[in-house]
Amino acid sequence: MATKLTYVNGRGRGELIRIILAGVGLEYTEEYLTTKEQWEELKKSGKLLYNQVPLLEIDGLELVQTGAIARYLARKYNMYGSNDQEAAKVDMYYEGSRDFYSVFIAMVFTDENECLKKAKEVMVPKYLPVYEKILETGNTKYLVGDSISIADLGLLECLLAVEEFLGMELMDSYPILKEYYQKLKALDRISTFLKGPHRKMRNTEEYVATVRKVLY
Ligand SMILES: N[C@@H](CCC(=O)N[C@@H](CS)C(=O)NCC(=O)O)C(=O)O
Repeated sequence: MATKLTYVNGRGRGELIRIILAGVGLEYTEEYLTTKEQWEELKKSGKLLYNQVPLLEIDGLELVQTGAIARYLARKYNMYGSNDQEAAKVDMYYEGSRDFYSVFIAMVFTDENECLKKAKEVMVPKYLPVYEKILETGNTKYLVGDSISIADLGLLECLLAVEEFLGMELMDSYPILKEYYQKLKALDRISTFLKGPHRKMRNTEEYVATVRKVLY
């Protein structure tokens, strides 16, 4: 059965799912919500447990909640560590990345400059040293062991935003993290994704207007 992601045509909460789908190498189609009528129809279909997107239709399931979707893919495609202890670490590092990324998610609905200020002055100094230390003390290829996990992909989303919105030089004080980031971006599946149609552009006024018109 074909895998399908339903979300708006922008990053938001859908982008991490796209990054993970790229990381596991799964082909999928996307349906973009563009009209209020389409959104109302989707809600009526009963596919959305909480009347929220992203929705991932996969293996006969209608999955919502980004964390649930990420973990389903992680379990199925071996991106969740190799035992319970490693899975717990994956969870901690993954959840940390979600807290870190929350400032970039907020940029759609709040003042972009305020968010970028907070990202630079509060979030970067809070999170980058933590991930630098994990990589340094673990001395592993990825955050948890030598296999990529959803923790790496969650962090990748944050680092892509740091580079794009704040500049690579913010990573200069974290050399291990910076090298790890370059390696992640250079992975075949990731570099193909970053150049391809599933990777969404930064928010435009049109995107923000669509989100407001369709979802709210
Ligand atoms: N915790 C949920 C939040 C999902 C969410 O808030 N989605 C927004 C779009 S980004 C939505 O569907 N909003 C419509 C609504 O809540 O009525 C997740 O992570 O998937």
